[in-house]
Amino acid sequence: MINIKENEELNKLNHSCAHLLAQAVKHLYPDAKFWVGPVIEDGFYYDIDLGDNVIKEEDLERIEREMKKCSKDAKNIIRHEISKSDALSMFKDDPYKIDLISRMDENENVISCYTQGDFTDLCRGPHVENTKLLKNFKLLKVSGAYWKGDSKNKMLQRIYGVCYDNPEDLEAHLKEIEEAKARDHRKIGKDLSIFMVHDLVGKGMPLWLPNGAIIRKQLENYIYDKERKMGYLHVYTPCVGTVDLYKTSGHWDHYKENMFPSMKVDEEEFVLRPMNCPHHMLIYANELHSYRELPIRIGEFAADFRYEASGAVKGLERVRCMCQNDAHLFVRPDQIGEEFKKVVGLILDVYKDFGLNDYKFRLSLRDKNDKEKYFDDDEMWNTAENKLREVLDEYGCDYVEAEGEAAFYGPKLDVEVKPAVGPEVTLSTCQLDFLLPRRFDLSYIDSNGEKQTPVVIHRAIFGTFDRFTAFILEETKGALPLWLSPVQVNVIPVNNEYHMEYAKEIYEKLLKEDVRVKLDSRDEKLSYKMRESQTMKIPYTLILGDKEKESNTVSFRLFGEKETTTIPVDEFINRINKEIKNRELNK
Ligand code: TSB
Ligand code: ZN
Repeated sequence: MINIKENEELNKLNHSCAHLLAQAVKHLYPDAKFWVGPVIEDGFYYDIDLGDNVIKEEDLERIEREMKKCSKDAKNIIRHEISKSDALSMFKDDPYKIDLISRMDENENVISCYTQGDFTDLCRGPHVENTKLLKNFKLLKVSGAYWKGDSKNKMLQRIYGVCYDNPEDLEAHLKEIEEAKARDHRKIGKDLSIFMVHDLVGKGMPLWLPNGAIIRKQLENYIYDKERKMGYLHVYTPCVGTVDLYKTSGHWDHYKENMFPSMKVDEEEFVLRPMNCPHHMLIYANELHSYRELPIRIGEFAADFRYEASGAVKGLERVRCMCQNDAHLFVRPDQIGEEFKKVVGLILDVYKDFGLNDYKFRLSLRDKNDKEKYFDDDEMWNTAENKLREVLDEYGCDYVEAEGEAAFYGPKLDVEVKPAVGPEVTLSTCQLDFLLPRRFDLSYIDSNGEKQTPVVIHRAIFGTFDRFTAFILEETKGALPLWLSPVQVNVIPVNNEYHMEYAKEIYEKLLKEDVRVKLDSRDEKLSYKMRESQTMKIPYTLILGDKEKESNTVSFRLFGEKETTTIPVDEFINRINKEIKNRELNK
């Protein structure tokens, strides 16, 4: 999709269209007051205070009709410049404009306004010359938005739209939106019964349904095996810790706004943990370590709780209760490069296994001049940052460097992906940490018998199971590879009366093979059952009738395909067992 904000002409057009929207809203709701109406990557929006009126999706059509009328009026869009004091008196009844004008730069004494017919708005511009140029637009949605993004302020209504200079581009844009909506994991998650949310449990706290639980378990098994083979040791630790634990780690001072409030139990004050690092530091510190034992890799599939703004939570992608595929690697300084290389190798390996190609590496480095945020040890930072670069270059990975974006405790590498709807998110992360080991007074004994401090590498390959599942559902549009599919084989007798016995026999055989199989014994038409099998995106649908029964074969149809293949039962079992074992991707 073209970035409208960065395209000069489209930016101007969309900005003008935001004014057209405001003009139409003013006609229909004369008391409406306007906050800001910026251009964004995929169109524009306007934040509006409508008093007690609430605009719903179905009202957008009416507003669009009014916009068309204003457009047909073909009014010139005229710029005026006025003094700050004139502007203040002109908009004296509008607290939003007064707020904007008063916050304008001291030097900015001339303020520009744009007028089209009966409507004037405060604006820097530029705009198109005439409203008749605003023809190919569409209002897309309406949502609530706190004034200035602060939840303590009034909730305004935000109307989104988009405008092009020709109908074809608008059409293509709308089609892309439709496709993205169909790919949105929240829709797929609902259609395929993967997860649900409920107000009684709370925002950002999804419940994984049986189908989702199977996917998650498969992901756990997959990554657990990989990590075991790389020498990781897995642990279980509680999802709470005392406030003192998080004071020791520094989270209480630096991460508090992302944490749930604490709770008192007897004499102890607990907090739901936002991260697992402190628990793993204590596990490391539980024993003495020699330089020979390092690296020690402590892994956990660990539940964490974070306060995410209610407007930001999104399906499984951004939750308040998540499960990280976490590990903390305790390494000697001379092992940083080698260990980091293994983590990047694992990330590449996993993405290949899932057939993921569309992702970006982002290397976050310190801002060398910011001695306040970043602890002052240039040699340590330089060596670490260079090691990370070297590894990425060795693998031939493309990456962007983001100076000043490192955490205060060390540089990091993130993998970013673009969801169907909304801005980019981070999946995998790998972060070097020079500080936490010091805060927990961690040590190992070096070859001279002296105490040294290890370095910690925080890493999460999937990120969280939640976010990774969201992403995989969108990438595959819900048609998961066989090994991940909640139901792998759907057995349908052609006729319940004559073929149920054979269908049951096949079903039992597959069950014994540990295949996730379903027998559709409902009293429904064959065509209906087959259609549903497609809707549920089941990889293999078996259709069993006389021919199959007599020849001890099965006829199967692959998801998304029209033709049916008939093969002996044993051959079918071998085929799917191999496909599952090799975790084959869909062709
Ligand atoms: C890797 N302490 C480290 C850990 O050892 C840590 O917590 N890093 S993190 O803050 O970056 O989180 C790890 C991963 O969790 C992120 O890369 C991201 O993929 C995922 N994640 C973060 N916040 C959320 C959220 N609200 N919902 C779902 N997944 C999230
Ligand atoms: Zn960590």
